[in-house]
Amino acid sequence: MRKTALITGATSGIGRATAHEFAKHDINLILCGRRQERLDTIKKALERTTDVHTLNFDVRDKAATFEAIARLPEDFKKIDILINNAGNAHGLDPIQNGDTDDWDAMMDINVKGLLYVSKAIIPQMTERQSGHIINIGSSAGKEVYPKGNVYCASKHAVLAITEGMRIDLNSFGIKVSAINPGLVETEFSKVRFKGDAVADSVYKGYKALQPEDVAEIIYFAVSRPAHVNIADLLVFPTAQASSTIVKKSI
Ligand code: NDP
Ligand code: 8X3
Repeated sequence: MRKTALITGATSGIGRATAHEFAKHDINLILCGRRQERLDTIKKALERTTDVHTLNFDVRDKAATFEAIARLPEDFKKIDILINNAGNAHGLDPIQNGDTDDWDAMMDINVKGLLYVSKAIIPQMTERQSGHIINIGSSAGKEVYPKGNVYCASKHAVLAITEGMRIDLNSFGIKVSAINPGLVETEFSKVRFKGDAVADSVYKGYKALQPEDVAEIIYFAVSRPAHVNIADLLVFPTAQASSTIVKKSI
């Protein structure tokens, strides 16, 4: 019997690549995001291979999040795999210049949104005593870099929540994993720099991770035997040694 995965942030980058990777492996998909046109396009491309349902909600909106998940059609109600991926950095400023709207966005989306989606799905997993939750953290959850302050805090929180989930859900046989990438070439920097041209330079002069690289790792994690849980995985592009050390050719 096919498994069903719910992926947040499936309209772009790592989430979209994970949807494609899972479809290749016969996993049914619930794809979430705010951009309906993109959800429709991805659904159209993948429904030749697997069953796809889309959900349009903002993870910051607690009521909309719970309602969307509660209203899933019968065939998609049983969720075996949750990929908590929706998130972004907003701004890159020293703390004294930080924009409080950016801080709200990062804490509300990356931390509270992840909690709301998890809260909407965990009860069915505890009831069935099975399931796998993968939280997309970041190398920024393991080290803090200059001007990264609140984004790094949000990703440190994702790691703490992941550990807390793993402890609390251990007795239910639920796997909980954190996958923590370094630099991945997605729309992440366009969002962080709000369309500023500086975003174009972030992935220049070296080969950054591609979203498909991370998607393959996520599939590796979900496809381990029942007794194996990838608890916490850090992946960098080869050119990257830490958040601040990247070997660039230009
Ligand atoms: P993208 O900007 O390409 O994708 C972000 C996704 O999150 C989009 O699908 C977007 O969908 C969704 N999203 C953003 N805000 C909301 C919201 N309020 N409600 C619902 N969905 C939302 O970035 P990435 O693929 O790079 O990012 C995915 C995850 O990976 C994030 O958690 C990020 O922190 C993490 N990460 C990224 C790295 C990188 O270098 N790129 C490295 C390490 C971790 P929509 O706009 O349609 O709602
Ligand atoms: C994304 C990677 O280094 O831009 O989490 O914070 S970084």
